[in-house]
Amino acid sequence: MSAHHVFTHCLICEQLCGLDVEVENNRVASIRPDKANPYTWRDFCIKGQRAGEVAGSPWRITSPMRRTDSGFVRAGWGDLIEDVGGRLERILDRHGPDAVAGYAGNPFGFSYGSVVWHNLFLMQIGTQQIYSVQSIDSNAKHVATGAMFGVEMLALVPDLDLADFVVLVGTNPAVSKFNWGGKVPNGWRRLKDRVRNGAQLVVVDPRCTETAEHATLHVAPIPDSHWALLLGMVKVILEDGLVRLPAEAAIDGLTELADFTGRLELSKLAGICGVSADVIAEVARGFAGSKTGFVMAGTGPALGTNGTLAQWLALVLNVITDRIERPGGRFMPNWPVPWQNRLAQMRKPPQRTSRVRGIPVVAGNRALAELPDEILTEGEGQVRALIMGGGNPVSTGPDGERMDRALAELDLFVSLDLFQRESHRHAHWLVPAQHFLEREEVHIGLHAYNELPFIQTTRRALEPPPEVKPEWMFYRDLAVRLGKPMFGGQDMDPTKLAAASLAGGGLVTLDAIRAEDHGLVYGERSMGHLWDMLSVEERPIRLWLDEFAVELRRQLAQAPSRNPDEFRMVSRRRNGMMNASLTETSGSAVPDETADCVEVAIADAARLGLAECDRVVIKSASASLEANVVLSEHVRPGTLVIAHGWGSPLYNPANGAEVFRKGIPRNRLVSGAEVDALSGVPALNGSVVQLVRVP
Ligand SMILES: Nc1nc2c(c(=O)[nH]1)N[C@H]1C(S)=C(S)[C@@H](COP(=O)(O)OP(=O)(O)OC[C@H]3O[C@@H](n4cnc5c(=O)[nH]c(N)nc54)[C@H](O)[C@@H]3O)O[C@H]1N2
Ligand SMILES: Nc1nc2c(c(=O)[nH]1)N[C@H]1C(S)=C(S)[C@@H](COP(=O)(O)OP(=O)(O)OC[C@H]3O[C@@H](n4cnc5c(=O)[nH]c(N)nc54)[C@H](O)[C@@H]3O)O[C@H]1N2
Ligand code: SF4
Ligand SMILES: [Mo]
Repeated sequence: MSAHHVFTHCLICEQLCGLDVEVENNRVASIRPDKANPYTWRDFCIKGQRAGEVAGSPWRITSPMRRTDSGFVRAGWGDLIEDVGGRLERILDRHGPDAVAGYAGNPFGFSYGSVVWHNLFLMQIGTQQIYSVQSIDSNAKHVATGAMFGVEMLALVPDLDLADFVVLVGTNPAVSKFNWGGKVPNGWRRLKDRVRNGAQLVVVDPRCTETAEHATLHVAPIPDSHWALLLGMVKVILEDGLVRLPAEAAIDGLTELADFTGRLELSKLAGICGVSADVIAEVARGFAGSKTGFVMAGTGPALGTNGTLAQWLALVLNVITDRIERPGGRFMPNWPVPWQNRLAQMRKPPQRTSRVRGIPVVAGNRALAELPDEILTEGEGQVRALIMGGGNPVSTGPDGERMDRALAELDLFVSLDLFQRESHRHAHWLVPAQHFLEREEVHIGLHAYNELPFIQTTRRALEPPPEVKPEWMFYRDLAVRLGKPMFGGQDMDPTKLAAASLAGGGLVTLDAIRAEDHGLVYGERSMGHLWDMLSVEERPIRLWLDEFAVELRRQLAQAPSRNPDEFRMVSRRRNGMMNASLTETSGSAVPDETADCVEVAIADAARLGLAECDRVVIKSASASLEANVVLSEHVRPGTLVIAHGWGSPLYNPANGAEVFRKGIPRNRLVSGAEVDALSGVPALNGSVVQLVRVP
């Protein structure tokens, strides 16, 4: 068969780059950026380029696999549904719906059918035990926007091309792109262009990142103390009379905020974050005094225990300088489906605190940090069954060893994934996933956060292996087996559901989207949608929240730790990897300084007598790991940088052999017990560790 080309888009990260996939004999011959895509090909990277290696990987799970005493064995779809359905039925009968939990990892969210059917299935059986990766990467943002604007899932996309003064706090778009729940295609290059044309770019990051190298000012705070810097900026802006409020919305809480900051010394805040009062004031005045601009905080803060404070204060800075829904500021993109419907869905239960630790539910999800407790703690509502879709929490969440022990205790554990990773060692069933190159669907959820009304259909470039079905069918069939068919027994599939949702929005139809191979721009970019939403809801923007103030006071009361033997550990991402996955492709084999290494500031190394390549032990309260030292002039003293993601081994499900183990499972050093009180997020960034040289 001769080669043919399929135009689709990548579904590895939210940039959703347009792809030109050359296919020969149902194998990928090449993947290139689809330059006929009007919008989203320019971020194209090695992850998308190597996607064919993942789809064609010899270690892929290509049929349902059942665990037996002698390892995993292939099984049929019918056996899968019968066995899982039977076990679930017994657990539900005996222990009730909360004994069954679901966990959705990041890649699961990139399959519309998978994530929608997973969540609807869990709602259908009535469990409150719904967990997702959001609770380690974006809860801080959801809590802040929920409290301030009444919408947990709000994305405020930056308008890069018109921004004069940009403050990026703990985000590294030069590697990660602008795509954390709100996407700006080609954003990093657009921002660099803007800086070349005179815009100011302030990067607040304990490491001098690839992004910071292009900044007009790099500010390196102590990890997890960014909130003090942002609070200092708020104080300066309020006291210097630089406040400009938006006219379109009522604003609550400015007086309380001014009272609170008025009683604080800037020097105290400077001491907490390790950035001088002069620099804080300079950035605040520059930002407030510029014509346009925005502050944006990323996962640097959001993956730490003060992430909600950072998100809140960053948003406050945008509101009090009138940068929301303004050119050069941040705005809510128009959604292809009516936002009223989406919001109603998002507000559905469960809306209570958790059973064991009393952590609040955020955006409908419980905190991953407490899943082991919910499995291991006996009593009513104890989790006994888990359905995990595209997740690897043993590696990507806190305290993986404890998570692993908890997963081993489950009466039923099903993993839907392309591979068997360490998180799936105790699974009773491995359910094969369809790779995105094998899917045919329109992901209306991911396209809701585009900076421009743009949407594209995912096209099937490869035929999936014969026994691999779309994951949504697993949930559909399981619900039928349990006598609880979804959608009231109607014949429904992701395509029909997407068509119905789009019809409700009236902006674009499914047929129009599918008629366009390279993606469809279906309207002009527009601003002001947030004002519409707030006015319909008759809601002010709340700048001051009592629960946030409690947390702020608690932080202020804690003396900053200055023990020279203590370090704070932060992460970095790799170009060829997506979180803990893609080690299986040659893209991850690109040599770089991050593999097996810990980056140590030169001053710290000198103090401790460490040299390049020395072997060290990194110790936390929960674990210890070994790494090689890389001396770095880019790291703030007192900070250790370890790449996230390397340390997850991959197994060959056919014989149980480990096929890869690279890098450091650094998240084992992170405790699941200590979380952001507001959001339930553990200290994946900012956790305290010690460094000891291996003699
Ligand atoms: N190549 C690649 N791209 C990706 C991903 C990937 O794994 N690989 N992952 C994708 C995903 S899931 C997400 S959510 C996005 C995330 O996108 P970003 O939020 O941009 O994430 P990072 O690139 O990790 O940048 C976080 C930065 O925060 C800094 N930091 C750490 N701790 C602190 C702190 O306490 N204070 C401050 N001020 N800064 C801190 C780190 O040094 C780092 O430079 O990226 C996406 N893009
Ligand atoms: N220290 C530290 N920890 C972090 C981070 C950090 O920067 N530093 N980043 C955090 C962030 S931002 C995130 S989003 C999380 C991510 O955490 P996870 O979602 O757990 O991690 P991933 O490695 O992205 O992928 C999880 C699984 O999805 C599978 N998968 C890939 N594609 C598909 C598919 O199409 N279908 C199915 N069913 N499965 C698929 C992969 O094989 C893998 O086993 O990690 C978080 N953890
Ligand atoms: S992984 Fe790379 S190619 Fe794929 S969407 Fe993200 S930036 Fe684009
Ligand atoms: Mo993420």
